[in-house]
Amino acid sequence: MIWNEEYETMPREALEAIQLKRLQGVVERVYATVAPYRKKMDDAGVRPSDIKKLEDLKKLPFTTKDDLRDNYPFGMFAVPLERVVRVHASSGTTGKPTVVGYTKRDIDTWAELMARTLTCAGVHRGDIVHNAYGYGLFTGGLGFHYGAERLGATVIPISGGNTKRQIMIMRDFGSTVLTCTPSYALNIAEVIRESGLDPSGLKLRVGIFGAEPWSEKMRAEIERQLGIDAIDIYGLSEIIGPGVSVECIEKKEGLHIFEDHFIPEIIDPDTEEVLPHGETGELVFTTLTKEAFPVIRYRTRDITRLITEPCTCGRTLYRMEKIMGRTDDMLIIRGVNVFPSQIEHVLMSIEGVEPHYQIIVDREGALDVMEIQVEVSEQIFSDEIKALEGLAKRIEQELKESLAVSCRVRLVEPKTIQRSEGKAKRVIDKRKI
Ligand code: DLL
Repeated sequence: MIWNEEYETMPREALEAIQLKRLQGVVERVYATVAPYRKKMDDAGVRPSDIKKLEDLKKLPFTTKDDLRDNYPFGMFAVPLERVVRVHASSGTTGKPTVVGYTKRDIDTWAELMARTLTCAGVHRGDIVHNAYGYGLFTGGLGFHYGAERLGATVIPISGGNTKRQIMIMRDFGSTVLTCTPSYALNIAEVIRESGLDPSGLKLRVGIFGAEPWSEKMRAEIERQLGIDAIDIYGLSEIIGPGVSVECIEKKEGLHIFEDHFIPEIIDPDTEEVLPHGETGELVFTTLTKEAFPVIRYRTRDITRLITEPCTCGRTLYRMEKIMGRTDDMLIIRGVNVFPSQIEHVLMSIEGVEPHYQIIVDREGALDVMEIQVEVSEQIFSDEIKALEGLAKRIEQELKESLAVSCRVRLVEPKTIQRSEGKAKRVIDKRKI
């Protein structure tokens, strides 16, 4: 099923014509109404009238998180505050949050995009959507909420936390769709198992998981433990929240980007050159329809590539590959670049290793040291010390082969790594403290 046939299956030529018209409109608007955009464009010597074709997008300066921080809280809004009916914010790792705003029409656009997203993931009227994304300043909860209502499904606005109660409600209300972060889905699955419940006693059919990186192995694990289809959804507050891109249930291979609202580009994060389709680099987005908080060439820091081949689901929208990681997540260990996703990939391919881990980086003298704490199953944990040591050595070996840098592996007792109710914290980098 497709929510908006017209836009989601539009021939590329027609789509690009719409994109150009909308791009010209948004560039004119930000130039006229948002001082920081006007200044950047003036400094770069670009005028709104220079945007004559889609490729001219690359003449425009990038926008970064620093720009938003410098204009905290409302300095990048393109409409007077009287027209802003909602704000959200994402908690930065340091200091002030990033604040974003929505007009009435923006909320309407977002609901439409989330209705498309849910439909793309196989959700329909009659479904009971158990929405365990956090409600509040985070965009996950309310984003899904409005989309599910627009679709005509039944929403349970449960938010995150109190997992036992979540499971009771899921069972009693007959929830068919679970929406939360992938790490919270695993946490829920674990609590179901512990309470002796058979997941087949639940009516869950599909889960829509995002807001943090997760590997294919983690998908397989969630699907197996909950007996559902697990779909990846991507988005970020600065662009709109969830509703930027999503996998289709038909293929589960790459996330369709709603390109009539957002133009994606992939750049080399160091040279800032735009890369040809298919190459891996940093994802950059320009919003085409947002009123309160339009963004031009926003550097997401997320790493992926674009897939332009047509999809069997019938959508003509380009896809982006599952996010590999973030440029600022990348750890540099003794000069070697390491992504947490590579570590997860190795860990999850080893039997007896649970999908709960944490990466601790520290400095001993002048040397970076990385320790991976990973839970093992009850059964393995009760083995002899020697067997445990052997397993730890094996994981260290496999990690070394894959990462090209050595690390220490510490096997920990089941349940010692903190469980997540939202975005999981995988890395503790003590070097920065
Ligand atoms: O996480 C919006 C969202 C809510 C997306 C619910 C999906 C579901 P922020 O809090 O601003 O917004 O965080 C955005 O999270 O730049 C990525 O680094 C990461 N992220 C989001 N979705 C995915 C995903 C929401 N599917 C930041 N895979 C983004 C990997 C993701 N990383």
